[in-house]
Order: sequence, then structure tokens, then C-alpha cells
Amino acid sequence: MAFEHVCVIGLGYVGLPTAAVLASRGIRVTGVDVNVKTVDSINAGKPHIIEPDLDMVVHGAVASGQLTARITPVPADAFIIAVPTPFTEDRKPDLSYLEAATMAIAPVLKKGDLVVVESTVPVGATRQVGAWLSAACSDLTFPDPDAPDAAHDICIAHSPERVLPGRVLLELVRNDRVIGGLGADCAACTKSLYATVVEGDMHLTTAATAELVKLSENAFRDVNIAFANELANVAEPLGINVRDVVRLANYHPRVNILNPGPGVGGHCIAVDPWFIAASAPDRTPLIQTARRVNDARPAAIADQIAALASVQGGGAIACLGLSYKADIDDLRESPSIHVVEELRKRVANPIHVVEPHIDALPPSLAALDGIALLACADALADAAAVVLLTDHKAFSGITLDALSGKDIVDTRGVWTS
Ligand code: SAJ
Repeated sequence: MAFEHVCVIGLGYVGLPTAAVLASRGIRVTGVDVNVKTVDSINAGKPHIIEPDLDMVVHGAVASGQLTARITPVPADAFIIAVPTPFTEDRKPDLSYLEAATMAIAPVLKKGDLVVVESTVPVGATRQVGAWLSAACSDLTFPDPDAPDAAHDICIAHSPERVLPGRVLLELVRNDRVIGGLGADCAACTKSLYATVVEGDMHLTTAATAELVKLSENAFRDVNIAFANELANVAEPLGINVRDVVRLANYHPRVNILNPGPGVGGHCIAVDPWFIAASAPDRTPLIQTARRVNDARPAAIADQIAALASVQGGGAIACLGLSYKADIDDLRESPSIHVVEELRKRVANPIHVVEPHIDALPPSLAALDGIALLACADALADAAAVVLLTDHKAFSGITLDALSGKDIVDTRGVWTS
């Protein structure tokens, strides 16, 4: 099937790179986002997010006229939905953005179109997209996963994104994809769209299986990191360097423990395991415990900092890095922010935060007393204790010599591995 015009709904960390790369392959792409500033910035050829090489690809796609952005969908051959799927306060999936995106495309859908859900979703959500569309478009027929061979006017599939922030453009092209269809032909139809971009293998299955595959990938990583963090909780009071333990254990050919750290952040690994738990609350003790172990790490790190002699003596604390991992500007669910919040609960010392990717403290820290955002040199100059929270390249020039005389807590193993 030939796709001449694709509409990408949601121009965030996944949608914008996807739209720009499709456009760079000669497909006409309309990017849709509810945020007017985002739309204006993209139409000016400037991405609103920091991701290696994205500015170049977006600029080229907009300049060539292949990519335009707007706030409402237009008729197209295929619609890719890449909107956030956060969780509610009681850790249940919040599908309101997915529903709004689905309802936004309903008025422009026509026979022969393809609808792809790229957002990470709980099991059953792609079927729900079909049900929402079916209720909204009485003149069209939609695939039924209980009768996958039945005829339908619209194809619907789940093709979960797997890209790692910081390597998005590379992984978008190179990674294998798992594509799950609601009807028998939906996955193959979706594969033909992604074939314009993806060099990895594409594995076809049902929508529900693809949904659980994606959630399993992130839950697997979360459980492995929780194991590493639990080892850190054991090793640190024993005076053992946990990174030595992990490094040496990983010489075993069948052991591959991930790295302990200040906790797990971001909008994916810290959230998606709860989607599995929400589907089976009584059958997921491991997944739920892993989440709790990782969520408890910021408080454990804050305890370590509060116990330092220099901190008990009232000295200033420099906290380096707020984003959830290195060299990106994403603060969502960041454990580094939680460490600072927890620290403020324990001690009254001045806290000097350094984060090169922002120019103002996030609201949860701005609301607290005695926390300031400083340039790195200024924060280090009068710090009695230095805490490395996010291992940005910008901090790689700081040597142990430069920190001599100061207490150090290195949550990422940069100075102390
Ligand atoms: N982290 C550790 N120790 C480690 C690895 C990571 O503490 O050994 C922490 C990071 O510092 C960060 C968090 O875990 O706070 C998550 O970072 P990440 O790099 O593991 O993953 P994400 O959330 O940036 O991206 C993940 C990826 N999933 C997997 O690797 C299975 C990515 O491929 C997905 O596309 C993405 O989630 C997503 O959007 O679902």
C-alpha cells in the first residue's frame, strides 16, 4: 500500500522525530499538536525539544515543505498517534489524551485509512481506540479483534515506539519493531508504512500481544535496575562499592545486572510497569515491588547526604543534574528532583542546584526555601558537599582534585566507579 500523506498526532519526543524522518523519506507529513507554541516552533523549523540531530532533520523537513504542523488533523492516508499516556494519582492508566487524539481524527477518517497507536498503552487500549472510532464514525467499518478476518474499511494497529531518548533518530531507524494488528491485515498494512523508515526487522502479531510486549520491555528494565538498587542498599552500609559488585558479577556469562543510581525516572520506565499492574493487581508482586524499590532510592540517597559531616556542620550542598538521565532536558519523574526534595525535608543547609538544560528551577523545587539554581563553578566554589545526581557530559571535566576537601556523593559512579 502506498502512503503519500501521513498525519502524526502528538509532536513530542516520539511524534516529532517520527514525523520528521517520514518527511525526510519523501512522504508528505502533517504534524498535529494541541500546543500552539509547539506548532509555531516546528513551522519555524525549530524543534521544541533537545535531541541529537533533531534540529537538522526538522529544519530540513520543514524547509522542503514535506513537514507542516497545525493544531487539528487533516485528511491523510495514515494517522500515527503518539500522545502521552500518563498515570493517575492512584497509578491507573490515564487514556484521556489517547481518547482526545482518537476523537480528533474521527471527522477526517475515510475508507482505506490506517490508524496506528504508537503511544505506550495498557493491554486493550488499541481495541478501545477501535471502539471509540466505531462509535464516532457510523458510516465506516472497523476491525474486530474477535473476528479478525471480517471485512473493515479502516485498519488499526499498535506499533509501540522503542526509541531511547538521546538516541532517538538512530533507534527509530535501526531498532526492530513489534507491530500488532486489530484485524488480520492491519499489521501488514502498518509494516508497509514503517518500511519507508525502519531498517530493523518488523515482527507482526496481535494488538494485545504488542501492547504487553512493549510494557514487558520497560518492566524488565525496571526490575533489573531495582535489583541493582537493592544491592546498593545492601552494599553501601557494609562499606562495599556496589559498582565493583555489579562489574565483577557481570563477568559471569549469564549475569547482566544494570547500574544502581538515584532511582528510575522518565515518562516510560517509571510509569509503564504500573500499566501491567493495573491489569493484574494480584498477579504482579515482583513488578510492583521493583517500582517501590526504585521509588525509595531518592530518600535513601537523601539519608546518605544528610549523614555527611560537612552537611551536619551546616555547609552548602551542590547538587549536580536534575534531568532524569544524562544529556537530555527531560525532568519528568526525575529521581534527581526527588533527591533534592527529600534532602530539603532532612536538612536546612543551602542547596545549590546545577542543571545546564534549564534556566529556572522546576516548580516543586522553586516552592521550597533555600534552593537556588547556579552555574556549576559558582555552586562548586562554596560547596562543602557535592552530590552528582545526573551524569551530564557538562560535568565530565570536574576532577576529584577539584573536589578535594569536599564530601562527595556520586550516585552515578562517575568519580567513584
Ligand atoms: N537507569 C538506571 N540504571 C541503569 C539504566 C537506567 O538507574 O542501568 C535509570 C536512568 O538513569 C533513568 C531511568 O533508569 O532515570 C530510565 O532510563 P533508560 O535509559 O533506561 O530508559 P528511558 O526511560 O529513557 O527509555 C526507555 C527505553 N526502554 C528500554 O530500554 C527497555 C526505550 O527503549 C523506550 O522506548 C522508552 O523507555 C519508552 O519510551 O518506552
